[in-house]
Formats: sequence, structure tokens, C-alpha cells
Amino acid sequence: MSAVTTERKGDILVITANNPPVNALGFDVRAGLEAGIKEAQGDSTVKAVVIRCDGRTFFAGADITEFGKPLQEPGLPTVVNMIEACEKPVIAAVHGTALGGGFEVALGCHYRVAVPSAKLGLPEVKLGILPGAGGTQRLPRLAGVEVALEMATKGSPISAKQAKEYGIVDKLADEDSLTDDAIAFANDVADKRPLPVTSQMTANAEAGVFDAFRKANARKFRGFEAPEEIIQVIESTYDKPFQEGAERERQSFMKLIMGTQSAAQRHIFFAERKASKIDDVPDDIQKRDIKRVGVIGAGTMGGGISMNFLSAGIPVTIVEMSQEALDRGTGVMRKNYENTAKKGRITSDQVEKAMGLLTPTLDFDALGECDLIIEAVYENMDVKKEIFGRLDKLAKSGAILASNTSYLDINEIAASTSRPGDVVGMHFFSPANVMKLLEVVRGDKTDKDVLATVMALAKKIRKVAVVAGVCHGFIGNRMLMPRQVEANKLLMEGATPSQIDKVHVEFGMPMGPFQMADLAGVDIGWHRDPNRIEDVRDALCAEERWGQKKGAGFYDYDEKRNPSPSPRVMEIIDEWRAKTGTPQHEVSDQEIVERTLYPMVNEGALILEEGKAQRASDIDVVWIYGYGWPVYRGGPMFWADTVGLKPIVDALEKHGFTVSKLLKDKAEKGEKFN
Ligand code: T1G
Repeated sequence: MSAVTTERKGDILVITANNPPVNALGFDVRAGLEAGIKEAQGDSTVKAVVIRCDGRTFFAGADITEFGKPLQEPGLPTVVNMIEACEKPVIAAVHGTALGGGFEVALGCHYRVAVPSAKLGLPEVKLGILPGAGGTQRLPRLAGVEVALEMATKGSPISAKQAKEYGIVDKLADEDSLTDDAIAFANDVADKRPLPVTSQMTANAEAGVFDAFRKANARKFRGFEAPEEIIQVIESTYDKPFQEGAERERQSFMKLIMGTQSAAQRHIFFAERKASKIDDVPDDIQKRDIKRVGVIGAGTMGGGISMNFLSAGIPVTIVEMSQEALDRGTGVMRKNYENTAKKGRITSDQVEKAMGLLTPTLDFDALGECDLIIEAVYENMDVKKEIFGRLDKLAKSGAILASNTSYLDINEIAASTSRPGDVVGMHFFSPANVMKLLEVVRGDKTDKDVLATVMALAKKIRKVAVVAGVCHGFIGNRMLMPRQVEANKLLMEGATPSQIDKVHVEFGMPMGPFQMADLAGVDIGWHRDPNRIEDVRDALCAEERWGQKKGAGFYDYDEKRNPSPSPRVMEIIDEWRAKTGTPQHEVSDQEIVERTLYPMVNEGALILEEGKAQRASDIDVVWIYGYGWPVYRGGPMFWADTVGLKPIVDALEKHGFTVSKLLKDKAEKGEKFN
């Protein structure tokens, strides 16, 4: 079946592409479009052209799987320029998501007709590149510089309605008659001489718009190369002839796509999708039907977890021990929704709809109606085993019993039931209604259909799910531990909290180990005996320096929670350096990298060795979506490949670490993780 076919509808030639799953603009599609335009040009009875796609969406962009391979002509810029140069009006019929090169094809057309549910966007920046088929030239001319800067540097799609307001879409069609409406539009303009976007006046730009845009987005773009490159391309070409601008765009495109950041971001694009696949579970396995979710615990985690399902339209029964705790929990959920509505991200109707799906109750037995029950209570194995013992008796047959534990043994919890096959870990990351990562912890006896059901549900609630095996801390928190141990040691040896955190923030992390401790709570896991002081952390906790929530932790905080280095903390650290007799030395930033980041790679290799993660790219996904690892570095294992495994092994051995067998073997063989 050809990827592109043509069909006459009266005077109109309809060019249809069909390249599942998303009509990516691979070679066959590009060649087919080229042939279709040539057919229209060569047939005097053709008065106008409609370009459309079968399936779920208009072109979703260039075929990312072709990147890195020799380009097969015609390249996409050539095809888009051909469309634009056609002497007959070409109309794009847009549905689904016209993204990247797909949007650029539409911009090369002379008109755009779209259904209201369509979205149009330039997500190339999320792959570390830029619109490389004229998007940086046509969009400023069509919709203005500000719209082009916003769309191209942030990569978020806009609705067809918004696109019409910007002058990008010429007509909104009915959802169920797009092709007919596009053909009718084509007939209306058939006798008009097509006016290519690039023949229009160059774009106009307010003075200072580029520097103002840079300043307003400096924090968001920190560390990324592509956004600044895009700003420079538009800034240097918006008032120049199209050909000159197109050449500048091509140069920047080539520079970015050859770079490490783009390789990292493309790696994560595919890694995120690969993570949803479980090697020994067929995609088409029958999944369980989840009509109602039960959540035990209406605290921070239980409330956040519940919101994910409510927002996806799934009813939730939430159980607490006291009315006061229940009211507090549901109040926090409502407040969270209302805050989101204040930002314009959801409507007040959506708030009421979500909250309307919530059934708060003190009646534990109400969980008997649920198809999935998620326990989100205190991190204590005895408490969890008691709860699962009760669930075993009251939950309906086939209900999935999940724990939100962040490190406890799922096998031990499962053993407290007569149905270990129904038991699984669902480790949400706080705040659970915001963080995208979900670690799905596979017990030794967890049934395959339970895993498949939870993975599919994760996609429905817009989470990125990664399967982890049972071990202390699963994948993410397990790798956090060696980082924290070493950070504490470096503190004793001469480094300061600020220096260590600064190295991590400059690396691209949202915050360093001590900033993170202050945010999460220095007192998490503390024995709570102020008289038992065995290290710096105990000393801080004994003085109620529990972190941001107390206005003081490793840092001092003002009323707006702005941190500043704390003289008192340095006194405590100095006391403990003396008390333990720890030899002091000048700690370099490089040593901090080698002793806090390299051990994470080593732990990741152990996780792979033990089979607690399916693939190295899964570990990368965990750290991007669970901890804010900079996506332009591709995750810990991808980043290790870019550093080189041999230098990492040498540094780990220099610092006295025991290097995992897998890491050592790969280093010796010159292999990579990904
Ligand atoms: N190329 C190749 N494969 C793609 C693809 C693409 N552009 N987009 C998606 N796929 C695959 C994906 O890997 C998965 O495969 C399947 O399609 C379903 O995707 C010149 C150079 C369109 C919103 O960045 O945002 O154009 O895992 O699971 O959740 O300027 O896919 O099933 O084997 O994501 O419904 C710009 C990327 C490219 C869009 C659909 N375009 N795609 O989401 O399904 S660069 C993009 C998406 C470019 C030009 C430049 C989403 C989607 P598999 P999915 P979904």
C-alpha cells in the first residue's frame, strides 16, 4: 500500500498520506507528496490541491527514526518549498496533531483548514533541535515573531482555535467533515493565485522583543542549547529574504542535530516509550477493567494519588481513620484543583467534575467495591501487612492491591495476602499529582495481567511508568542513597552544603542533595530523639533544623523560603569534623562529580546486573521524570556513555569504590549502556 495516494474530486486533486501510526514524514511520504504536487502541476484540469492524512493525525513530524541515517532526497525542506511553489492553491486539511515537520508542511500550503480538536506545534526543541523545514521562517511571517518565539522555543502545541486567532488556520471545519470542508474551501479559492507565506512582507518585531523574551525565559531555558539557537535564528532572519533565512535555519539545524544534547533528548523520547513495554508481557494481554480506585490514606501522598485518577475521570473512594483527617485531605485536594484553575489550566467545572468523582469515607469496607486499591499510609511494614491482610478479606476477586511504598519489600507485603498475584507496587513521586514518574514494582508473584493493567492505567493518568524489581529503594531512591552518603562524607572532609549543591545545580539538576533534604524534610527517617546525636543530621534535627518547613535546615530561610548559607550549620559541621577527626582537604568540584554522580552510575549498573530494571534507558527515564535530571544529558546511564565508562571506572577505583561487574566489563570492552 503506497504511503501517499491521489484522487480527483472534481477540479480538486486530493493527496492522501497513510503512514501509521502517526503519519511521520519518512522517505516514502516525502516522495509521495512530491509526486502528488508534480501531478497537480502537470494537469491543467486540476484547479487546486488538498493535502490530508488518513488515520489518527495529520503528519506528526519528520520520521525521528531516520535521524542519524543518510538523508534520502527529497528532504523535507525541498518538499515544503515545492508545495509552496505550486501554481495552484494547496490546502492542508489538519486533524490530530500537526507537529514539527507536519506543521511545516501545513505552513508551506497556501491555506490551512483544521478541525477544532486539532493541535499544531513545533516540538523540535524538545528533541534538542529546531524546526528545520522552514518553520523558523514561515511562522514569524504568518503569525508574528512573538508567536513564533513562544511556539518554537517551548514546543507546546496550540489549539486549532488559537491558531485561527493567530491567522495560522484559515477555516475551522466540522469534526466529521474535514475532507469535504477542505475540498469546498479549495473550490472557493481555486481561481485565486496562491500567495506563499514567504512572499509576504517579512515579519515585524517590536524593538527589544528578543532580549525581553530571553530574560523572561532564562530560568526555563537554563542549560539548553536549542532555545537560544532558535531565538538567534529568528532574530537574525525575521527581516531578511526567505532564502537567506532558510540557509541560516539549515546551518543551525545541522549544528544542533549533531550535538550531544539532541542525541540525549531523542534518546529520552524513545526511552520513555520503550519503558512502557514489559519484555515478557505481550502488549495484547487481556487487562483488568478498572472502574473505581480505592485509596487508603488522605495525606499528602494519598490525596495527590487520588487526584491523578479523578483528573482522568476515574471515580475514587478515599479512606481515612478520622473525619478530621478525611476533611483535611479532601480540602487540600480541592485547594490544589482551585489553584490550578486560578492559573487557567483547568476550568471551575472541571474542578467540580473531578471532586464530584471522589467518595471520602471512614468505612474501610467501602473498598470492597474497588477494582484497584492503593495503600498510601505510613512507611511501616507492620502497618502495611495489617492493611493488606484486611484487604485480602474484603477486596473483590480480581481487584489489584497496590502499595505506594517508596522502598519496602513488595514480596513481604504480598505474602500477607492469599493473592500475591494481585499485589504490585505503585510508587508515586511527591507531589503525586504533579511528578510524572510512576515506579511499578513487580513482585516475584505479581501476575502479568496486573502489570499490564497498571502500565496501561499509568498512561491514562498521564504518568511515565517504569517497571522496577523488588529491592531497597527500587530504582530511583536506590541510586539516591550512594549520592547522599558521599555528599555527607564530602561535608565532613571539607566541602560545604552550598558548594556541593552548586555543582549539582550547574550540572543541570533542579537542586542539590542538601537543598533537596531541606525541601523534603531533614527529619525524614530521623529517630526523633534529640538527645541521641550521632552525626551532623542528628545535630540539625535536635535543634529543629528540619528544613524549609521550619525555616532552617542545612540552609537558613527567609519568610519567602529564600535560602542562605547558615553560619550555625557550619559551626555544627566543624564540630563534627573535629569530633570524628576526619582528615580535611580542599574538595574540588570535579571530585564532587566523581564521588556523587559516578556512584549513581555504578548503582545503576548493579540494578541492571540484578535484573531490577529491564534496561539502562529505563533508569534514565526514572531520573528524568522522578528527579529532574537534565533531559539534555539523557539520564545517568546515557550521560555515563558520553563521559566514557573507562574514565568513570578509573575515578571510582581512585576514590575507593567497588565497581560493579557490569560497569567494569563494559568499560573494558569499550561498550555503552545505551
Ligand atoms: N517519528 C517516528 N516515530 C514516531 C514519531 C515521529 N515523529 N512520533 C511518534 N512516533 C512513534 C512512537 O515512537 C510510537 O512508536 C508511536 O509512534 C506512537 O507514538 C523537520 C526535524 C504524535 C503526540 O516531535 O509527540 O519534525 O512505541 O506512543 O502518545 O522540523 O508521538 O508504538 O513503536 O507517542 O498518541 C517533530 C513526536 C519531529 C512529535 C502521539 N515531531 N511524537 O502521541 O503516541 S522532528 C515530534 C509525539 C521534525 C522538522 C523536524 C507523539 C504524538 P511505538 P506515541 P501518542
